[in-house]
Amino acid sequence: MELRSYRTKSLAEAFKLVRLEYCEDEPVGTQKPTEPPSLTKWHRGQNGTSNHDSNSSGTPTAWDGGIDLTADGVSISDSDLPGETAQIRPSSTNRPAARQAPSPPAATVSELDHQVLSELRALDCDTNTASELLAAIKQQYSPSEWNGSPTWQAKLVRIIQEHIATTGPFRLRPGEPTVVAVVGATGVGKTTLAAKLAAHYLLESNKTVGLISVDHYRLAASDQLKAYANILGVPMEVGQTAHDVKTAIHKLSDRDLILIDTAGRSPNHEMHMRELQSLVEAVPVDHLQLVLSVVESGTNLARTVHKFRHIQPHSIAFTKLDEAAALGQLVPLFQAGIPVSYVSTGQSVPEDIHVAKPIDLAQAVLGRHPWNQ
Ligand SMILES: Nc1nc2c(ncn2[C@@H]2O[C@H](COP(=O)(O)OP(=O)(O)O)[C@@H](O)[C@H]2O)c(=O)[nH]1
Ligand SMILES: [Mg+2]
Repeated sequence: MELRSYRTKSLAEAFKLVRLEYCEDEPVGTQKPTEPPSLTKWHRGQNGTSNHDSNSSGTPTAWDGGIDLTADGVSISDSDLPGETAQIRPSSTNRPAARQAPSPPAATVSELDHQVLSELRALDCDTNTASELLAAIKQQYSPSEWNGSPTWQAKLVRIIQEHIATTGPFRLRPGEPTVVAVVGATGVGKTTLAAKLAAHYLLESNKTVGLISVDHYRLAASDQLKAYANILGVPMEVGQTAHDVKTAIHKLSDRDLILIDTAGRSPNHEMHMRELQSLVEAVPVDHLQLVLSVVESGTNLARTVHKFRHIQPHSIAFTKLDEAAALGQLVPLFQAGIPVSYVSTGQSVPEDIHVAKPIDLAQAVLGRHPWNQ
């Protein structure tokens, strides 16, 4: 492996050089459509309770105060999967403009229905989801209530928020390493996320971190993580087999956090998925972090979740929120039974990562990106 040194005035500049050198030409994962899964309902109380925030603190901000990895992880439900979304969205490099409906005091309810549905469709909610959200709002508010102040968008943020489960940040096990494996399709941002997490736990939480790369299928894939490891001054091991990875974990057993950056796996490639399944079954992983890029269409995202659910990811990290033109396609995913851990809002390491909060995600769906501020 070729080692490089970077002479810069700051860590941020060094991270930027790594990104420019290793990332700019990388492919973005694409998934071939298969059969779409079915959609669940949005009505409050349908299952007796809302699945709001699996982290009892509700809105975590600290990097070491969230999901308890010492306990058994959250498992995903085999029942309903994210819904069908018909449209394919082009990727955009522009931040989406917030689409706010004018205040509708004079509108009749049916006009408002129409307005809500068309605005939700413009936000990339599929037809079924848009109808279900409209039904949910109408179920919770009488016509006079929901046609008034606060706006229907604000009401909808509240409804969507109640259906988003989050984990909070990884809470590390004291006295022994906590092992997190980052999985997902090629190009979704796994290595970048691993580097951001490593930097945050090291620099903000004063934890010791070790990195393991098993991304040996692509040329220079390990070099990219190695460059981040060198800048951060954290040890990194490279492995190809489950045995290698177990040996690497053993070598890094003095670390608080071990992040395993896995090879990008096509969810449509049976052998890739079997290889990944064998790896995560053989290696003692505390937390399986599925990474999804939100520039994918809702249909592709749903199918990816469907394929990856066999390895039972504990949480989803959404990446490339800065590139998505709209985020309505995420709404059915919130019902997939996998809580959200982090969101990635840009290429910059380490700053463009945030602990996922239901309110932020719900607002982002409605076109208001809280991470801009
Ligand atoms: N715009 C944007 N780009 C990102 C984000 N996360 C990662 N990337 C870029 O996506 C490309 C692929 O990232 P990488 O971490 O190598 O993906 P991997 O193949 O899944 O490991 C790189 O150019 C990254 O800089 C993000 O949140 N926003
Ligand atoms: Mg990678």
